[in-house]
Amino acid sequence: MRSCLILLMAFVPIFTFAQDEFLYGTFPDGFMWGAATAAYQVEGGWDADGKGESIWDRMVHSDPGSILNQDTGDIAADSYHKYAEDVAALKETGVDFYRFSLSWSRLLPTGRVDVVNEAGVAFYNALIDALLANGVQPMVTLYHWDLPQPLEDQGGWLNETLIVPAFAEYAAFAFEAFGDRVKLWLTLNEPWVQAVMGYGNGGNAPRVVGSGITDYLSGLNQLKAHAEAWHVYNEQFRPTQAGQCAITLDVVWMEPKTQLALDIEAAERSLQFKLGWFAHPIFSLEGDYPASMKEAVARHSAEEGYPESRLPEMGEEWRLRILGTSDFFGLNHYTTSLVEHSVWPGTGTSFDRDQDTTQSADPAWPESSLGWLKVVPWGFRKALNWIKSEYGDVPVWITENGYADLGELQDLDRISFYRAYIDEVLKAVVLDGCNVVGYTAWSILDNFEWTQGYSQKFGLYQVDFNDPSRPRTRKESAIAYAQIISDNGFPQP
Ligand code: GBH
Repeated sequence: MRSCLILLMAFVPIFTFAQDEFLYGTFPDGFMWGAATAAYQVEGGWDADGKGESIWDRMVHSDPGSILNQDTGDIAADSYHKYAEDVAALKETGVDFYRFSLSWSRLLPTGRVDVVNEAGVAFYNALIDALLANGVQPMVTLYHWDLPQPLEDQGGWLNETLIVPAFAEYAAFAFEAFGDRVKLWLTLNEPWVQAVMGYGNGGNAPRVVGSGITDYLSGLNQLKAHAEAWHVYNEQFRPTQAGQCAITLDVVWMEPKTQLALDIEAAERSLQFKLGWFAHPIFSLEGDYPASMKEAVARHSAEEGYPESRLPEMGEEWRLRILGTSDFFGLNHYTTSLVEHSVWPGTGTSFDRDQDTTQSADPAWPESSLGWLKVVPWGFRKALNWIKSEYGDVPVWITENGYADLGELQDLDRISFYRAYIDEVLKAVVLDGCNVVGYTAWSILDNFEWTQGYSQKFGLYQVDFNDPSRPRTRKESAIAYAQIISDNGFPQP
């Protein structure tokens, strides 16, 4: 009886622990704790000291109505001038590392390496040196959605012959300038969002609309650019710098709405369209897009009268060139959706129609201040298990996870969110054997939440955006997160 139970636990670990039961325990020694930001969301100094214009600068200035309250990132949290206070907050929280991104146009105003803005180089040198002096390791994202506008003027992520070499050169420039001290590199943040919102539905900069066509094209160019940057690191910098280079992908856990086979299949297909689109080419054994995604887009394309699939073929050379180009799996995770099979009515080409699914939320799930961000901690554990079953034991760094509210200092809901979500990571590690090696809170401080402007707050530290000096104030959640870090989890009380 007893050995049967143990056997059962080995095979179906996910069921051995009640879904909402709290697991006490600590993470393995050496587990890495961090907090994150992105350049456009915190830096400000949008045209300071020779910085060039990015696609977000262009969008907020040319179409102010596209951002809630006509907010802009012109000043943001003013981290360009106040980075030392950010470092102090990180140190106070006790993080092992800080994930931030480089503003490509602050370093290279035209996007190309022939014009270097030395003030930009000096800024990141100062930030990196301050972090290291305070015992915080830098984890640097090369690209968090802020393309230099001059590159967009030439087609941006839709222009393969421009963007692939331009990104690889920029990556080489950054590795050369900072790689003596930066050992953790991320190429792209969430290529799915950039593809679907930047070059598909027009929600984000550069607001290209072409759902079902340009999203897929920009996606392939992002995969190629990422792969080239990784090869540059692998061949030219790894031998002397000995760091790691990876990509960061976002996953919404897709839970079947019913146990009908069609809905289970639909949820699986949604995961492939969400995560597999970018993960399968890099992390699977054979590479290329997921089979179910290729099949679905090809079928819809044919039905719509296209001569070939709108999902551009990778080709044999690129399949091999992209395969295996990530030293770890960077994962951003916030929420879960319920998925059911559904054939969309009407006609027309779109990324959503290609999937034959409808997504919804369980009304019982607690909400945040952002409509899309429902609090569903158990989805995190399922997502980590899915990654393990799809891609094996690649080390996973959670590079973002966090909760939105309206900014109060007594942010008890944020504390509950972090405890519950981090506990699901603990279950994935301790009970399921998932190879998660690090966790990153989004965000160390309140910042510019893209088209939601400053209305939505994700910070562990509050920033007063009405005060020109942008003072930072520690929230309750920062104290709670510091405790989790110093305990390395949740030891038995
Ligand atoms: C992350 O994306 C980003 O990397 C980070 O910069 C951002 O601040 C953080 O999330 C919090 O939002 O408005 O209904 O169309 C997370 C993935 C993709 C989630 C876009 C929200 C928009 C939903 N995000 N999605 S909607």
